[in-house]
Amino acid sequence: AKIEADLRQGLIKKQFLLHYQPQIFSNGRMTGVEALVRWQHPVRGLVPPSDFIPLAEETGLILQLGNWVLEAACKQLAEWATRPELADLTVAVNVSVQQFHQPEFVDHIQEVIRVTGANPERLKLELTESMLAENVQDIIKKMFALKADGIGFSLDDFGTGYSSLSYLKQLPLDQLKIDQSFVRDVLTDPSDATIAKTIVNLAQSLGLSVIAEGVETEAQRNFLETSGCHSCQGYFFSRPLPIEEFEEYARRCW
Ligand code: G
Ligand code: G
Ligand code: MN
Ligand code: NA
Repeated sequence: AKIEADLRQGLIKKQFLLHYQPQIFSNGRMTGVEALVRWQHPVRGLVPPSDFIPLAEETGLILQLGNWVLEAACKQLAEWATRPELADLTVAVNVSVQQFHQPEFVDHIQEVIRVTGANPERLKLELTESMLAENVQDIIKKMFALKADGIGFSLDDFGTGYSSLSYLKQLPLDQLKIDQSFVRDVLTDPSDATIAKTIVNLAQSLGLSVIAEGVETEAQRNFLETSGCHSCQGYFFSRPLPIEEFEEYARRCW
């Protein structure tokens, strides 16, 4: 199809870029960002990931795209390391299950870290629960290898998948990410409030940190804070920003 050919061209012509969404601690400090890919298409303009990630997954192009994203994020980490207002930030990168199951996945990340000079302690990989549907042993093995280098792991969209809770004690995770579907109505839907609180308690019990995504209002932030979730990401703080705007945001935070 046309769009598949376009996607291939886009990779060759380097039409992808990263936006950065701040992650804010309850003391108001920015502690990290999530890197979110966009496609600067010559005709269609700026294309959101929902319009091309599924196709990239179907066609296997996600492997090339994922490599580009990792490399771009690590270059950015290395560049920020010399700038006081940016040096302490972690960068969270979304990885797809296909990337993870590549035999050379661990070697590749280690190579990217080495070549870019990024501090692996500042890199966080976001996994989704749906990744845990098959061949979990392969994922666990690779996570331990990367963990040994200092790389962190966050479980994205937590609570929306079907994974067994028993994985939580097998995976070397650092963080659970409360899915935005639970945050949206957390003030009005008692079930969502209970689920959010339960995820916070689960994270605490397992010695993991927790972050809420999709936080759009101060009232949501306050509820989450009172519930023990001290890290938040969402439009209340900032939408995902292009690099120049993000760096300006960081200067203002500093
Ligand atoms: O940026 P936005 O909020 O539109 O992201 C929509 C979805 O696209 C999110 O679920 C996110 O996980 C996914 N996504 C964004 N960037 C990447 C990426 O670099 N790799 C993968 N695999 N998914 C991404
Ligand atoms: O990786 P993941 O699929 O969870 O990506 C997060 C998605 O949520 C991105 O598409 C991002 O643009 C979006 N997002 C980030 N903050 C908010 C928010 O406050 N509200 C809503 N509705 N979406 C958000
Ligand atoms: Mn994510
Ligand atoms: Na998510």
